[in-house]
Amino acid sequence: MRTQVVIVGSGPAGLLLGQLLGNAGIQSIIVERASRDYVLNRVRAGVLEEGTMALMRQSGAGGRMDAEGLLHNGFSLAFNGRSQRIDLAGLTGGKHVMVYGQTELTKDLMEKREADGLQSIFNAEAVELHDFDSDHPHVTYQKDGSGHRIDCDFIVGCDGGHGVSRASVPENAITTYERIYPFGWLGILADVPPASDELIYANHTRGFALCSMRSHTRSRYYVQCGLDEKAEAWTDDRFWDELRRRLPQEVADAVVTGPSFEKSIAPLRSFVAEPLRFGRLFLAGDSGHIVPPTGAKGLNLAASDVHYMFAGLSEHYLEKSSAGLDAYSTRALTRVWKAVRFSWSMTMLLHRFPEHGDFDRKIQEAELDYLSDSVAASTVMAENYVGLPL
Ligand code: RFL
Ligand code: PHB
Repeated sequence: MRTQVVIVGSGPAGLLLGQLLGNAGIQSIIVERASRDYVLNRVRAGVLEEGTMALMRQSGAGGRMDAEGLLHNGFSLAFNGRSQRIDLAGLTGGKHVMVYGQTELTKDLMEKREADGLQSIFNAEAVELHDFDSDHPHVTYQKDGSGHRIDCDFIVGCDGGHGVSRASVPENAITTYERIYPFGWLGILADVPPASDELIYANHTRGFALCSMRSHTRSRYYVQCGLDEKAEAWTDDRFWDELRRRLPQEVADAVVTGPSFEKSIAPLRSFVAEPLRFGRLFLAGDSGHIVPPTGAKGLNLAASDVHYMFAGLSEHYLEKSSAGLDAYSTRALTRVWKAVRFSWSMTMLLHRFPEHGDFDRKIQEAELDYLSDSVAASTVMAENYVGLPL
């Protein structure tokens, strides 16, 4: 087989890139290790920046997002029993974010891809990337007991934090930067109305908690937990009790409980690989960088990489210029590092660290107080949360 661009991975980065390319008449094949159902059922992020919404619309798959997504003009930080609202719209000249689950976004992109007759290969085993340092890269994989090969012009690795693309790059060609946080987030989904119209991020002496949602009838809640904990050890009752203990009284009273239908633990990590280009192989999304979910940036960074990657590939094919591809790694990483910084600072501000003493707690309180008192400080937070310009 031959195509112009092989995209490894059918997560949001791969699907969005494939759709933009398809709309521009550039051929691509997505090679995905997991099954279609597995990809469709993964529960992850929930907050879209304006740039991500714009890319969804540009892809032609934004219709349901615009109809069903919830626009949010603010969120709250809760600490010491009180809440401080961050007025996103007021502080950023009218910008907002949208609550729309990654699961829904993936479904919309997958259905659009199928409707447009664009090719995806699911259940591809032993995916390998070859000769991307030459002019003739190709990708091989096994499926249904036989070997397959796709020749292409470029490979874009959209295969997440544990994919094959970054792992195929020789170690001496890549520099990595990492911070592992000594805790995780235990998250649940339940078909109960959210405790509040907006998201609430809570700093509590027992640990962080987050009240989020997917719709007016579906809530997403998280509590900070130890890395050695098991989701199965958390009954629903234990989860609801712990969540309510970490929230201001009036919010705790507004939490509607019910049976959860998803419960999982995600470890928190910051990670960046540099550069994001190796000859004819490019990395986009989680394959190149991971952020802790505290800033709601992971999915949005995948989308901003795709924006730069699509610009580079369309310039290459439609304008015969390599400028955009040459600039890709630097353009993407410049934005990535700012989101890495923001996600790290939100994580430091809101969590309990095992090594923290009274001094560190006082510093967190002082920063949260400063955010309440200072328009300048809350503007910095709002500007980062809604997403820095592309
Ligand atoms: P994805 O979504 O991980 O998709 C990668 C795809 O590549 C496939 N793959 C392979 N395919 C072929 N060959 C291989 N060898 C392959 N190895 C892997 C995978 O099956 C998958 O389909 O990456 P992408 O597209 O870059 O999108 C990034 C976002 O998914 C990610 O940044 C966010 O979901 C991060 N994230 C969260 N972000 C938030 O903003 N808020 C959250 O609440 C939030 N929760 C999460 C998360 C990420 C998690 N991970 C990575 C485990 C919770 C979890 C559990
Ligand atoms: C979510 O709804 O899953 C969510 C929202 C905001 C975050 C992280 C996760 O910062």
